[in-house]
Amino acid sequence: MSRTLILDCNDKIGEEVTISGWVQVRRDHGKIGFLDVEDRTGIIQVFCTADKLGDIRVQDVVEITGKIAERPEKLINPNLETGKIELQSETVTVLSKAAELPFDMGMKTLDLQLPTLLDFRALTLRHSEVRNIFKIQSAILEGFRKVSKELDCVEIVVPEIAIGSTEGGAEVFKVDYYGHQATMTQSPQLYKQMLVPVFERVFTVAHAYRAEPSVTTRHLSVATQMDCEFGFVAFEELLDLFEKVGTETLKHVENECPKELKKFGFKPVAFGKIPRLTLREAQEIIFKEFGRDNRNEKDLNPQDEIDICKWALEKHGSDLVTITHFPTVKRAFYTMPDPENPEYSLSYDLLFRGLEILSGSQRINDYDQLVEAIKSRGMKPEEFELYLQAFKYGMPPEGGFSFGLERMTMNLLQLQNIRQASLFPRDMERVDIRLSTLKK
Ligand code: AMO
Repeated sequence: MSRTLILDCNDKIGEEVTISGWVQVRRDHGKIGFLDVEDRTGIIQVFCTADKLGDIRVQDVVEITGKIAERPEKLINPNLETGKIELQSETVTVLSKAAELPFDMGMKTLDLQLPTLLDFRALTLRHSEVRNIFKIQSAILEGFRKVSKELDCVEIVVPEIAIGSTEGGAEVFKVDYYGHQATMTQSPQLYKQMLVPVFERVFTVAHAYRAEPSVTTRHLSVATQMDCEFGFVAFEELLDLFEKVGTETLKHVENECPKELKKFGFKPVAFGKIPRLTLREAQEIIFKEFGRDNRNEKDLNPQDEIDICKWALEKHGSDLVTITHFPTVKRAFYTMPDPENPEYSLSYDLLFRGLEILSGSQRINDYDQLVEAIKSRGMKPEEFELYLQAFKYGMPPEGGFSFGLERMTMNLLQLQNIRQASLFPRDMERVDIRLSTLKK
């Protein structure tokens, strides 16, 4: 008999069906018992006699044939999509036996410490509470791709091994490339820029490899970036563009995942008009409203980000706030200094619910100015030969931005740690397994 998906059983009352999936819960009541079985569409309660239950345990993969029956009124479960029915089992076949579990997977909330959650990642990802994070993340990706395509961007796939560093700084992973030293790309930056004279507008989803020297709740050693790059744009237009992409992406998730979001006690995103502040204006507000004087700092610190978002929500009804004009020395070499005051740059960050989720800038598009900028940072133009070709042979005014996928997921769901928003997080201490357990 062919497989019926669990959610479709709602339309099969009185009919015989075969379902397959994973046992989530087993409840024994003497001579009878129940299994909750889950597939990709939902969960169903299965009634079994004790002989059919045998030694079935949670996470066993089963195939069950039986009749779909309506539940008596008082046994209806309004919290379950199949709560009005149950499957009365006739045959139960175990397709794959699960080993004894290291912890209880049958609870609604998986109450585990982060290290355990990650040590058993292949297992914990199966729990609906964890899985939902990544269903929502998938909707973020879908929303980003949708709005980027609507903006006429072409999707590109870029290399992840390069010769120099793409963002500057020492946070690069080095790789031995046929006896030569190469690096893992810190971002898709240089490639997306090179493709502006090819397509004018591009977008990509790419890994950013960052040899982060510390362990924080908001940094990964491999992050996922959702990037756009546009030719023939000016600064103000870029602000409109990333605010649009961010807003539309978040709205897409709210439309696509109401069920999953509800399980996180999700508060709808406040989409008031996004305030735009220069870094110095933001620091002035933090000084006046929160009493912390960081007016000479070159960037916002984590508490500043939290405070300025609080302010934006209170005064503008917006969970998003745009910060512009960071000091030129603080930004990557390709960032355009503000022609009116080159100490500051035509750069921006987007903050969401207390955390930077995006950064970007208008770029230097003049070849000579770019070569100078590379040299002024102590880097060698020879290492950027291919990149520089794109500028040597005609580059329009251009700019772009990059959203951090895991950060967006983390703050949308108010997760405590960015590792919860990465399927297989990498950090100083872990590459799938704890590095401390490896022999040197
Ligand atoms: P930046 O380095 O600011 O800019 O990165 C852009 C966005 O990516 C996310 N992000 C990270 N998330 C988790 N862990 C990390 N270690 C990490 N590093 C970055 C953040 C950040 O806002 N090429 C430029 C972007 C551009 O100018 O277009 C860049 O990489 O959400």
